[in-house]
Amino acid sequence: VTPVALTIAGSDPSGGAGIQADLKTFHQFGVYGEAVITLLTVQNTTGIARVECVPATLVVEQVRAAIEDIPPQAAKTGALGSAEIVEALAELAAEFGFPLVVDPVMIGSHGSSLSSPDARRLVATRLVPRAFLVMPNLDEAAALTCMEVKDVSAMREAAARLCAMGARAALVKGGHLEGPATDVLYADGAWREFTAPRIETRHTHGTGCTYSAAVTASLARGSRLEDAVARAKTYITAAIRTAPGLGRGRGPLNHHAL
Ligand code: PXL
Repeated sequence: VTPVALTIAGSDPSGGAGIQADLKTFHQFGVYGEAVITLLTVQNTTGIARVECVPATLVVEQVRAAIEDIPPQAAKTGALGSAEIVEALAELAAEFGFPLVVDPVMIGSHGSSLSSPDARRLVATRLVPRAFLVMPNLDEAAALTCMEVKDVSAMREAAARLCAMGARAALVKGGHLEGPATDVLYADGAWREFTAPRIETRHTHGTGCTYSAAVTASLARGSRLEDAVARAKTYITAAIRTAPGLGRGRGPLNHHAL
């Protein structure tokens, strides 16, 4: 049977991040993609000019329509925008019979806000407890756990805290560390690290979206969590290394990698 994955995220019309990156990644992993849009951005590789959220009821109706007809084997959330959307999705996720990967997007790669302060609080209190896997970067891990996260030992602590907050597993991503890009996974009471050499490039737009979509796609195909993360890490590293160099700003990755 064809594996199916669902993304619930924002739109990036320039195609490098958000729902567009998720669908390309699902496709590259041989997974049929469903996509529910939570917000529209006006952006290209040079920056975000505007963000408009979809009403929460419309987000919920889209998810229901998609999953009642074509049930996914895994889903992910990306940028959610408003507190109302986070709350509504947290409620809906209680009924999900498939794993939910939460990419707790707060700030886009150009520093523009993709979620309100209220929405961020609700991600921590309402959505993290519904997550099969939550995968924050250093700043998002710090915001969610209210601790400083600047090195691998703090990443280990933050990942364990996220599980204490109710997530089944947490992957704290070290793409913004100095030196190698080491990500820390905490699951079932144990830590595991995934490391890749740092690649010097400005073309990293959509890295978080693409990474979480790759994990979700592998879970939809039936991979175990650790295998899904390992495969996604290999993919994201290759995608950054072979970025096509599009756009005048921070360009997209190579979603055709591997
Ligand atoms: O990478 C975070 C992100 C998520 N979703 C949308 C985005 C971005 C970054 O720019 O535009 C829609």
